Amino acid sequence: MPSYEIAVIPGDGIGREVIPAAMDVLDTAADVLGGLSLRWQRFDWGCDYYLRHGRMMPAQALSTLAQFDAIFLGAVGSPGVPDHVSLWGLLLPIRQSFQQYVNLRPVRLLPGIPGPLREKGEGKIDFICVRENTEGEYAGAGGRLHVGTPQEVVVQTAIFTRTGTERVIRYAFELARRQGRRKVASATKSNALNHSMVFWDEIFSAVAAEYPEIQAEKYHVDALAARFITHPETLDVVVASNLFGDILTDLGGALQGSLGIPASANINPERRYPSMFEPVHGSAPDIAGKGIANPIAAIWAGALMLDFLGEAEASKLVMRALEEVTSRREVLTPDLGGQATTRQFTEAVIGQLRRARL
Ligand code: GGG
Repeated sequence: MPSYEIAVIPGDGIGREVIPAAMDVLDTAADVLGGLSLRWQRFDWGCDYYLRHGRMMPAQALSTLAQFDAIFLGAVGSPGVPDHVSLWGLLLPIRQSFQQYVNLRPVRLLPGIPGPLREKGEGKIDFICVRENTEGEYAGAGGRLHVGTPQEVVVQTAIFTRTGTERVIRYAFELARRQGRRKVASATKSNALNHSMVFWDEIFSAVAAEYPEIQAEKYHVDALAARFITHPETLDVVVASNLFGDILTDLGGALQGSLGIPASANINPERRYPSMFEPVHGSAPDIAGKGIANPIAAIWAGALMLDFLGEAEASKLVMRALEEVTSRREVLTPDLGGQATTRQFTEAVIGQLRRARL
């Protein structure tokens, strides 16, 4: 029986509510299918840990995580800890150290979910964002000089390497080829960013030339953001730098009806290190503890994890159950205009999975 060791970091805020919900759904899918075992090990790292120990995770955390088949992450961030401390103390070191250089974020309208672009028609909006995940604007390079004085100087440098840029763009084209998608759109801003994005464009064109069957398109990121709203049905695969990809995919979440919906897979394609799966959303301190967080993004992230682990059937089972529940529109959380709690939505998906066995 295939058995997977999964490190679970619920993290902060609603991460602690949506991750247990998603684990229950994944365990049910494994049970329904039979012959599949998910062995979870929970790590209570995050902002509470920081307040007790002065760091977001222990010194040996990365070597501990390296032993697992995958990492399932909730959210990081709490009002008591500056956001750059929490992000750089946990999420970004994991992505960088484990060479999770592809951040996959599907943008697809789920059936029944109200959203600003619903009238485009179900099935019309279905594209995948491939975000560079280890360098670029999030390289962390820079510093501050003469802090707090009138002479203060701040430098934050984006770093684009040939290896890092080429591998993520190539991944986008390979993904398009594998999934039979016809277009790859690149987010650029080479009119203003005359070094980094001109370099990005050159590499995009060179890689695109190796995939003549796939239409390659370049858009300035501002125009692409507008296209997300006006013509999302024309998008197939989008490849973007770290910051551009982050901003565009939050917009993608809004298109899907709520930031409680989009999921994210931080992939190390070579599988030398564990990949990490998480909802796109953060810890949402305003609703944390109320039991009303939308678990869809976490459940969807779990389905991405199953797929990456080679359990495509289990992954499809989870997504089918999720979509069956959303299509009925009877049990939706408040961010989607419903009144259901996290638990009620989760139970509805679990019930749907159990019925799938009959
Ligand atoms: N789901 C993890 C989380 O808390 N994400 C919020 C966030 O700020 N993410 C930044 C990023 O994805 O780069």
